[in-house]
Amino acid sequence: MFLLIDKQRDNNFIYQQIYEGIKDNILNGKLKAHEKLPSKRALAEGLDVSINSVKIGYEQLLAEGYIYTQERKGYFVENITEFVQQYSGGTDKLPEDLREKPVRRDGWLSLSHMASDISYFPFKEWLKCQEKAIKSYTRELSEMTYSQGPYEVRETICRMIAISRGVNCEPEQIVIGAGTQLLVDQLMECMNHNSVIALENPGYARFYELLKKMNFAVEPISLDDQGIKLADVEATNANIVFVTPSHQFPTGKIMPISRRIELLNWAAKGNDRYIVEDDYDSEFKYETDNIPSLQSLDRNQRVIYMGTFSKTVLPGLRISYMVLPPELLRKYRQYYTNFIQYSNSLMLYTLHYFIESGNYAKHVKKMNHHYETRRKLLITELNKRFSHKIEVDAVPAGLHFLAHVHSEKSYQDIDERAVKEKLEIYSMKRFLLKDICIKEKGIKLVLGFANVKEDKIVEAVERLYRIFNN
Ligand code: 76U
Repeated sequence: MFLLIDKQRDNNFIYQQIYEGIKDNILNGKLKAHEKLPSKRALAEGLDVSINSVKIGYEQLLAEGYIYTQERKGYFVENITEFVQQYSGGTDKLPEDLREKPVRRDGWLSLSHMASDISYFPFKEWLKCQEKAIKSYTRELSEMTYSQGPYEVRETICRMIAISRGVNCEPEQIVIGAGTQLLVDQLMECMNHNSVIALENPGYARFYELLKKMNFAVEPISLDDQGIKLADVEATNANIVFVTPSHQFPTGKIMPISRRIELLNWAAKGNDRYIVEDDYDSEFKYETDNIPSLQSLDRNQRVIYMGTFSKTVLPGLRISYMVLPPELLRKYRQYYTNFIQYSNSLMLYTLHYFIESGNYAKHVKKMNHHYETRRKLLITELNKRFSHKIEVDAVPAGLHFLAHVHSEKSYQDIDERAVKEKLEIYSMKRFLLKDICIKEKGIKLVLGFANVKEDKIVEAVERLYRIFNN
């Protein structure tokens, strides 16, 4: 008998042992192609098991193509193609360089611009909204949603950005997506692939990488104190410009109205010209009211507005959106007819109720207050500790600011020392789109204050001071 059955083995059913045993024998060549297998009854008697166990085992082998039947003749071994084995590394070993090492950040403090504080997030209210979403949208949750995201959710976002950002649009124009990068990817697929794209430099490196990978001609454009330099944009022949007018990323500058109008006028001069307004953190504005979006000033349907819930709700939520001018919307619909929305519709309906119930506005208001306190405290402490050796660009907006530290140390030096001091910080290096060396003396840091608790600010500044002075 070519099979051994262990009836005491309780983690494997008898039929599984029969299936595994025969399969192994076929694969290692002990059972040859077209060899006849014992009848179900004969095998059951030989192994002293039930005919049913053999039957189920044979059926599984049959379903997977290891054996075949011939009417009234019985079961035979299939002629199976041999495996080719070229890779010598084995099948279960992941090469060491691909292994992920858990990042341990015990005892670290963070002045990262990417962090946000979720300790004040009203999870209870969020869960209530989720429950309501499950009850009210049961049918919708069991179906595929519209490719642009559920209509009701887009209506809610539409109403919200009309009030808070002055955005002019209809729910039809909104495309929801699981992250801004994904939306940029979709948007750019709809654009002419010969487009030349101008990006703010310093700016958002992830967009730069993405657009280059999509094979677009990308031109990093330097900034003056009003924002992106229009003369330089003209000189590159760019037809699409990405900007962060509410709070330049990462320098923090707010684009004044004159530059906004110049930019819009530039776009109005060509049918293929567009401005992508990345409005990533405009919900946080201190001392004065929010600044209306660039899109709200556009009279020629040239602006694509992009917003995100990463900073205001939860970074891990992955809900962002863009507002397309009608002409681009038409292209989007043609291009993405068969597209299935990536975002989790339960989270989208939950967000819908979270906004509608007023919880969203309440949370943003509360966080504005907390972040403003932290921002002020961090600036005060930096000036106190570094004295004349630091200049802070104290723009009262967003979740980070720029600081210029007078120092002879190199950027690499600062990065290494930051690890030793257990302080998460990012320097200007991260945001320079071209490998241009920084000519100015000193170190520019982009300091975030969203995820450092008030009582830790003095300690964080002390660590920063040690990075520069030890
Ligand atoms: C987002 C800019 C400039 C958009 C941002 C962010 O996908 O909606 C920053 C870094 O969460 P999403 O992206 C929003 N535009 O800075 C938010 N920050 C980035 C994502 F965390 C990271 O890599 O320096």
